[in-house]
Amino acid sequence: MQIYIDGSFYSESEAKISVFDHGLLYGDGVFEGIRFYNGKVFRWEKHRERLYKSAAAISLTIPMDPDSLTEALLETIRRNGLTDGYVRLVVSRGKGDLGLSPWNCPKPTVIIIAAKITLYPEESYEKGLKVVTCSTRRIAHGALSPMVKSLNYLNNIMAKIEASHAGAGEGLMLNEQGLVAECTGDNIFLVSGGRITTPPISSGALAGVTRAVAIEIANEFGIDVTEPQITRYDVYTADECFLTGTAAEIIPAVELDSRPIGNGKPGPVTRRLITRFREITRMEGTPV
Ligand code: PXG
Repeated sequence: MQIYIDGSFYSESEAKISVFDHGLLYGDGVFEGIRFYNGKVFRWEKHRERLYKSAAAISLTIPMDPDSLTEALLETIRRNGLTDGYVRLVVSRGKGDLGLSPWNCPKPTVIIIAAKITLYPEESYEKGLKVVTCSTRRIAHGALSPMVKSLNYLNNIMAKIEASHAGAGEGLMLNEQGLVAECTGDNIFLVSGGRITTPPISSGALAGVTRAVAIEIANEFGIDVTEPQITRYDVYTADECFLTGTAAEIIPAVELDSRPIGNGKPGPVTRRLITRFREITRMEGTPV
């Protein structure tokens, strides 16, 4: 494996960053998880745009222009000889001292790892995931914007631990008002009476790249997607539910808090969306 760090490539055992990097000391940095399929990077421009916005929001200047970053990303994939896989792109505040101040970190660290991805088993797509509501609430806008894809994932990790303890495949996260925001690493959608809804970004959801693709596909099918505030009641009583994320793609959720959603099986709308999503990922993207 060849890993990109600040303009050079290293083997996995040689790929090292400073223990004084504020990404490690404070979770001070941003990242993206990106997929490439069939030799093409899926929705790279959208991931790149979100990365630069996340960085801007935390006052972090990415030390590369967008074109150079694209070239670094593609070169990392090429060097690893992969046609299908996952990329983790991290920009941390960089090496500083033990103090909080980012001003003592002169240069952000850019890391790009391209790897094979361990997917959810196909069974999860055929049978659907069980989901439980986590007691850990989604981080509040007033603390740190949940739109920032930052290296501070403790909030989601706490929720993920709860979901795992409950034997669930994903955990549902509510915002401070108790409204549905998203899952620990996926956005959530409902299908009810032929209509599709998903919580608004303002509820505390990440503006997921896959979320946007799911909305596009639904529109292509002539199904309107609206973004009302969503409660757990809406999930319990929906006909279908599915989750979207770079790792999970589009995956059915068939149970919330031990209540079956719809008939407790992946529904027809979800299945159609999954099929179309798989077609699109094979076809489009930035060539490696
Ligand atoms: N919400 C959150 C909180 C996320 O972290 C999504 C939604 C989906 O966004 P995209 O753009 O990927 O459609 C994410 C995705 C994982 C994993 O292993 C997922 C994410 C980050 C790190 C790991 O499932 N983010």
